[in-house]
Amino acid sequence: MKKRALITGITGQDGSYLAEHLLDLGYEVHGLVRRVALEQPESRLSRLSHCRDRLHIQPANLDSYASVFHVLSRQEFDECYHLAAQSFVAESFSDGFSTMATNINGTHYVLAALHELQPKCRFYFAGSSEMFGKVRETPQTENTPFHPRSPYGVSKVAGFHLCMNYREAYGMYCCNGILFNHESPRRGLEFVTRKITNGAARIKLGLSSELKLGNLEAKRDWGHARDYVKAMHLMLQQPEASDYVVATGETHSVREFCELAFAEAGLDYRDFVRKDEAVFRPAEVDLLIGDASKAHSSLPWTPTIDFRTLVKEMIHADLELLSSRGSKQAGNEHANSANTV
Ligand code: NDP
Ligand code: GDR
Repeated sequence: MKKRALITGITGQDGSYLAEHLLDLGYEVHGLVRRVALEQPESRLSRLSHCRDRLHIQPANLDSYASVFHVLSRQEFDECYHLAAQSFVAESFSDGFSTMATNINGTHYVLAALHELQPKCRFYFAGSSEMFGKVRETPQTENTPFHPRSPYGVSKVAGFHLCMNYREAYGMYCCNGILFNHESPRRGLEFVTRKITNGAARIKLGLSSELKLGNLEAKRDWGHARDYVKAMHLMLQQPEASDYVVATGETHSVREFCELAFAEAGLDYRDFVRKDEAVFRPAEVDLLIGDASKAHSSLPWTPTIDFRTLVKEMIHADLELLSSRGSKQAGNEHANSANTV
């Protein structure tokens, strides 16, 4: 029998890679998609365009318990990957209320509806290294205390505890993935890695003359999304539900990312990168580096794509994308339309 999976957030970076991975494994894949995205398929479903006809799209919005309940009342699922969220940390400072509503209530709605209708369905929650925030120890493990530094981080800590509570209170199979930053050519343009590779490619092609960035000294443990979605799937195949850190164990600064990306395009970042005070955050997470020993030994999972390869793939994808468009206008198009790679 084919396994059936539901992915919330299927239109995002991770959702698209996870959908591909599950299809390759022979799953029947369903994706929960907001109505607004269905009304603009060319841009909002662009990351899925190559596999759209193999997916089952279910319209629903995390803001509405009724819509989530409706989807879960019509079909049984073996696994539910809850990836949908307001995922941009900077935006959570601008509008903490909607971030909290989507990320906390949305998670609660999915868990409550599963508990009511399908308590045997295995559940994955997209937790984040942002929960560690002002880190209490380095590297961070499953036992490192949380100290979130943004409304986004706070919302993910709440989601983490909701997930654990449904596991403990009702015996549901609920796993928290504590994933460190993972990137790809499908990353949204608002995140720093893609902003850098897109910016460097635009400069190389004469479409821009500078790139404005915030804190260049922040350090992150950056992996590749294609690797990380495999860990999500493995978490739901274990005999017992548990929580896992997923990380590369290496950390690099935003400055190092710039240096490599620009160099790969034949440029020196120091000639083009300018400081933009507006992009600095009210509270910053300075350093993240994960210890994924538990995932290595238990799942077992290890990353296959290293930092340099990730940066190269991203900059070359952006160079190719912008060159193929061949015009300034194309370079200015909305972020999502650049996410079909
Ligand atoms: P994206 O921002 O690329 O995708 C977010 C997804 O959530 C989109 O599909 C979006 O749909 C959907 N969504 C947002 N709000 C709603 C809503 N109200 N109702 C229904 N769907 C909604 O995120 P990523 O793919 O990068 O990340 C996936 C998850 O993993 C997120 O929860 C994120 O917080 C978490 N995470 C990500 C990490 C990373 O480095 N990428 C690291 C750790 C955790 P739409 O297309 O309609 O906007
Ligand atoms: P992050 O990712 O906040 O770690 O959250 P982001 O790429 O936005 O920021 C990483 C670091 O870069 C610094 N920075 C800038 N960031 C952005 N976006 N734009 C800039 O111009 C800029 N200049 C410097 C930031 O200050 C920060 O220190 C991501 C998201 O995917 C979350 O959903 C996820 O949970 C975490 O990763 C793990």
